[in-house]
This record gives sequence, C-alpha cells and structure tokens, in this order.
Amino acid sequence: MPPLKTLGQFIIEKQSDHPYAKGELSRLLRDIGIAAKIVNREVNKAGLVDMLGQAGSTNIQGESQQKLDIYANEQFIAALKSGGECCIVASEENEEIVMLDTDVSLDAKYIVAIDPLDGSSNIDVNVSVGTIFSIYRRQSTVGRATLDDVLQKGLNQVAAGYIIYGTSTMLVYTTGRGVNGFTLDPSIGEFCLSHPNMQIPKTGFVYSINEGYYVHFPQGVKSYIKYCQVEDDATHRPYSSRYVGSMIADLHRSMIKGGIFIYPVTAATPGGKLRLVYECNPMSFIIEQAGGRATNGKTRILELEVNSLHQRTPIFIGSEQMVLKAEEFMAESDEDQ
Ligand code: P6P
Repeated sequence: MPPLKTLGQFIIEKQSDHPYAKGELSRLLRDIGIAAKIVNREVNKAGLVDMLGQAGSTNIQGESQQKLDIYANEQFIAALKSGGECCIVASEENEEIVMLDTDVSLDAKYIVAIDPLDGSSNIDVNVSVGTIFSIYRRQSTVGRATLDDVLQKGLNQVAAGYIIYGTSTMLVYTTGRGVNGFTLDPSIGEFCLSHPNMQIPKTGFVYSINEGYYVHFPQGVKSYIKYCQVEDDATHRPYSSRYVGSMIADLHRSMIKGGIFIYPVTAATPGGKLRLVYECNPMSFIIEQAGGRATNGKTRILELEVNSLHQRTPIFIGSEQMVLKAEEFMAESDEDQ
C-alpha cells in the first residue's frame, strides 16, 4: 500500500512542475478542496436536515433551485472569496458573473467557472451528484476583470475538475499534465490520492443517453444508438445502456470503465442542454487529458467559440473510439441531408 498522500501534499509536490508558479493556483485548488468538504458534509446528511427539496426559487436556466444548489453555490463562492486567488466566479446559479472584488481579490489572476451542484434534481432520490469547476487565467491586464475574461475558449483552461458525491466522495482534477483522483477519507477529513494518472479506456461497451427523447434525436444519433444495439460478438455489441441523469456520475463511470455519454440536440433543446462554460469545457478538458475525446458531434468542444455565459452545446464525450464512431454516423447523416 503506497504511503498516504493528501490533496494538499500532492498540489505542493506538483507545484514544482511549474517553476514560475508562485503558489496562487495551488492555493486556489486547496480553497476548492475545502469548499468541497463542506458541501459534502451537507449533501451526505441532506435527508436528516431540512436541505432536501426545492428552495422555491428558479435559476437563470428557469430550473427550480434545490436548497442544496444554493448552499453549495454559497460555499464555493465564500471559499473562493476568502482565498483571495480568484477575481470572478461564473456560476450556473447566478445570471451574471460574481465579482470577488475584495481588496485581495481585485488583483487576483484567476477566474473560476462552476456548476456548484450538477444533477441536483437527483438529490431527493439519493443519486450521485457533483460539482464541476473550470479555472482560467484572466486575460485583461488593466482595471477590473470583466465578462470577456470568462468567455474564453476551453483550450485556455489552466485547470478543471469535478467532485462526485457518491458512494464515496472523490475529487478528480487536471492542470494539463494528466488527471488524478482523490478520495475523501472522512476519518481524517482529507482527500487522499487514490487514482493516480487516470486514463479512460480507448473503447468501452456502455453508451449513455436519455433514450426517452429518441424520437427527437437527429438521425445520426438514432443510427448510432441502433449500431450500439446490434448483435456483433467481434465488437462486444450490443453495448449496455446506462443513464444516471447526473452528468458527473455518467462521465465518472466512463472514466473508470470506458463508455460514451451523449447529450445531443433535441426538439426541446435545439442548442443542446448542457452548458459549455461550466459543464462541457471542464469535463472535456479532463476527459481529453485522460486520453478520451469530446466534441459536439463534429467540432472539438475545447475549440468552440464562447459567446455567452450560459451558452449550451450538444456533447459527445468519452472513450476515443466510441466518440469517433458516433461522429461517423453524424457525418453520414449530414451527407444524406
Ligand atoms: P435529462 C442534470 O440536470 C443535468 O444537467 C446533467 O447532469 C444530466 O446529464 C442532464 O442534465 C440530464 O438531463 O434531460 O436527461 O434529465
């Protein structure tokens, strides 16, 4: 059994990989780790205290906010504010960017985009939920950072990660040099390195999509689903269908076992449902760093132009060979039109 290594120890150890780093990113990642432990405490006992159910408000997306959504959002913003390394937070729960312009944060050089509690509609039924975060360096050099500092392509991310509050609580992140996973040890209150150098299998045998919307899918998606269901021993088909309805749970499974997750355009969501800035870009950075692939069915997610804070995109993400196969069906369908 290798010696225990905490998230804090790992971050400091890896800091030496960036000789010019002055420790701001390390402190920022530690601030996120602290907030994750606080949120984890409430998520794990939500059923015991009055933290289940809806808060009676709606977010910018028009989705009813769960009490834990708001709690998680407040905790991450508070941790980032007190840490002083972040100047702007862009959150799924806030219509506008949140300026952390305290005296220390005004000169901070990092921007954090966050989905504080993704999949929160699953909380009341005890299904895994998670936090997704994405970190950029501000581009502006004078005055206060602005929305333009947030609307950067996913390629510009300096770090991204997710926390999954599941059978165990894990924090998985990348700073562009591979992906590492840490499991929370409640007995010492520390995230400990449990999944070093995570690599997503190049192929897999699980496809993950909400087939309830089948009739509204583009033809290429319908054709790919049928491909997944055809009997073919040589390619281990038919694949299994797994859909949790919590993106982080579906993607974490793909990270470990291989697989593809698809949220395409539908009649109800012509631009896709999932948000580019604080869901698709961070998860795509992580999956690519683990050797996987992430596109909108044609174009690499990380290369998509970012025009607005809550912009949506279709997403095909997971094991490289599976995403490439799905793209083939999308291309054939485009040619037939
Ligand atoms: P649907 C959760 O609300 C979420 O944003 C993702 O975590 C999840 O993958 C998706 O929406 C589920 O959407 O339309 O299948 O219920």
